[in-house]
Amino acid sequence: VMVLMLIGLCHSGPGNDDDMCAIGGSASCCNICPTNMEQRITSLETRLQNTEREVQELRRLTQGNTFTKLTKKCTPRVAFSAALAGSGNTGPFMTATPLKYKKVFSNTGNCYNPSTGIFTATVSGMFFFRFSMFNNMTPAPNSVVSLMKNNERLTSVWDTAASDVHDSGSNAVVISLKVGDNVFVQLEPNRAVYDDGMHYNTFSGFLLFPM
Ligand SMILES: [Ca+2]
Repeated sequence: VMVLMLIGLCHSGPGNDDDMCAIGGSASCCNICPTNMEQRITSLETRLQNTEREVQELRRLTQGNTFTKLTKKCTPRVAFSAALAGSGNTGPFMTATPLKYKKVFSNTGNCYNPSTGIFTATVSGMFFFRFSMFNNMTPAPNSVVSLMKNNERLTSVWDTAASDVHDSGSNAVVISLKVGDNVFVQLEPNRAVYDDGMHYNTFSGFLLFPM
C-alpha cells in the first residue's frame, strides 16, 4: 500500500507547488524535498497503522463465530415456563395466594422460583407473560386468578362454576420491569382452580429486550 501511494505521488504531475520543491533551480515532482517527503511518509505510515489495527479488530470479531459468542455473552437470557400440576383443586383460601407452578418446563436465567411461584426480574427490560386457568367444578367456588406485578393487578381471568364444567381461560401482558420487580399469578380469595397431569394451568414469560 505504501509503495502504491508513493507511486501515486510521483505521478500526480506538476502544477502544485506544495507537492514539489525546487532543488538546484528546477522544479520536478521527482526532485523531492527530503523534509516534505518525510512528513508525507510519516502521515501515511500513521494512517496505514490505524487501518491495519481496524482490520485486525474486525477479523477478531468475525472469525470463529466470535461475534455470536459475544452477543450471547452480552445479552441477558431470561425465559421460563411452568405448570401448576398436582392432582385436583388448589384453593379455596381465605386470602389471595400466589399459585406455585411446580412442574418447570424451562427456567433459563433462574428468575422463576417454583417454591414460591414468583418471577423476579434480574435485568431491567420489556417482558412478555402469559398464564392459563382451568375450572373443573360445579358448583362454586368460582375460579378467579390475576397476573400481578408486585402489588399491582395486571390482567385476570374469571370463570363461574356452573353446569358448564371444564372451562378454561388465559391472559397475557407485555410490560417493562426493573430489577427486583416480582411477577406472579394470584389465586383470589375464596376461589379455586383445578389441575392434573394434563397441565391446564400454566405460567410462562420471557425477556423481549433489555432496557
Ligand atoms: Ca363456567
